[in-house]
Amino acid sequence: MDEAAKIEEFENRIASGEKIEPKDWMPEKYRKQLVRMMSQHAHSEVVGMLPEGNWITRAPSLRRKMALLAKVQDEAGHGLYIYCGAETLGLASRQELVGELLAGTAKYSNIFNYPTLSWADIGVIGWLVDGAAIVNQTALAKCSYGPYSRAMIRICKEENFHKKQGFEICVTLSRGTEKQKAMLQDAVDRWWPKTLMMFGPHDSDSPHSGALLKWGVKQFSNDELRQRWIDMTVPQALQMGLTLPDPDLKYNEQTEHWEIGPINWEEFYQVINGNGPCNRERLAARNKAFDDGAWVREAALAYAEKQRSKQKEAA
Ligand code: BYC
Repeated sequence: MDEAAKIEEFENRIASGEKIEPKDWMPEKYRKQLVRMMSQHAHSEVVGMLPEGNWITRAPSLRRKMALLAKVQDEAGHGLYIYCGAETLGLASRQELVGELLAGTAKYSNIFNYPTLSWADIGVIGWLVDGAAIVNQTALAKCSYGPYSRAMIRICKEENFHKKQGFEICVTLSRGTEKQKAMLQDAVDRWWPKTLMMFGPHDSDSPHSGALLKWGVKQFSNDELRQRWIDMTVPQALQMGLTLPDPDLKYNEQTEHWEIGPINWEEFYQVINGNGPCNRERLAARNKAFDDGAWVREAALAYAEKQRSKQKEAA
């Protein structure tokens, strides 16, 4: 079959809802887009452990500490599933991808380049950031690449727990003292505008959306998912007695959607290109973890080698 016929067959499979599996033929552009997106996603999960990990030792009760610890551990697991998924796309090893993260040449979510200043940030990250992740990832669970879609199904189940732990913290603070309410409002004021950016640039400025939508990797555009999340989240904020930091926010009775004011895209591009408030700190932490873990990797390799020799001897 020539290339054009292969592409036609590939696109027909996607159109009929079939999953593309690692050994199936796929256009090189599809493979590259998936490696780009899945590696950025895996890096985001791993870097995403850092802002929350900052509060594990300062959680206000044992129950809160256990829930936060479990959430942060889940995120390490999500990173692993997605790196494994990316490895099915013909990479020599995930080390290729991790190397790019450590060198500072890979992207990861804008949202993790901001500091977590108070305990309320942990609640708000769970509610807003994990809430946004669920909207995005529920759509990705239906994506055309089998290993990515299957990883997303499991990840979404865990993300639901993450969102609930955050939402519960927010509800508790919203019913607390004046000081607790103010702490929650301050966290919402800081995280709301950054969470809006997580969905990526507007569709008109999104260079990858065309190919990703055509090939069923994305099921919905950046703006569609952002709107879905806004419509879901604004009523929750109002119910908690919070205000959202957007003077233009209003409900449009005709479209039945909440409308927002402009997003600060200049800040977004600064942050995703390495110049956010915590980018350097995050990369330094990942590099330190990688260096500190060298002995563990060496020990695991030595153990695996020993097991192999034993099995050979026994055979
Ligand atoms: N942050 O053409 P576009 C989580 C980049 S984990 C940074 O629209 P695309 C969680 C984009 O990469 C959250 N960069 O891209 C974890 C591209 O740059 P390059 C992570 C962004 O791929 C732990 C350029 O802008 N989730 O929630 O069509 C604890 C143009 O954009 C961002 C995922 O990764 C951003 N927000 O759409 C708690 C989900 N947005 O590559 C929570 C999987 C855009 O040309 N990824 N860029 O240099 C996706 O769904 C899509 O990749 C995106 C972007 C919607 C993010």
